[in-house]
Amino acid sequence: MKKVITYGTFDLLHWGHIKLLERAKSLGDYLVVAISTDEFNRIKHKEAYHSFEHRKLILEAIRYVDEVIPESHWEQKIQDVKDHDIDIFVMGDDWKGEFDFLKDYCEVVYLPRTNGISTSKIKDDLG
Ligand code: C2G
Repeated sequence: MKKVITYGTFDLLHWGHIKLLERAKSLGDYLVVAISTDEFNRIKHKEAYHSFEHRKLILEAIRYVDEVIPESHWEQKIQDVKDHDIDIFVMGDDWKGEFDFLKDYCEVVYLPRTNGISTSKIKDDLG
């Protein structure tokens, strides 16, 4: 079984997130999504509308997602790859190059980001 992992806040879930998750799952058989905790979002200087628990509930309802784990700090990725026996690490290409250190542990794939939609755009458009 080929296992894939990806990370993110996934707040105000939108079709750009879904297209990322769909493509990530298509690279393997099992998709783990590490969702940023509310505390880690503060470190990322991101204010999520939905709490970690609610973002976790939403992600677990998506057909492409097999497991949701918390992302509580920047340094957990290598251990996550080991603990979950991950074959492929996936992120949108706004992160291109940032996680190349994981190449010693698994395949690293940066997928094109979906243009025209983002959580901040939603917030701006709603005013
Ligand atoms: N994404 C995308 N297209 C968009 C918006 C987001 O492909 N229009 C992708 C991002 O590239 C990322 C994932 O969806 O791979 C989740 O996006 P965010 O929730 O914004 O994730 P981020 O805050 O960048 O957190 O340790 C990594 C961080 O936790 C990533």
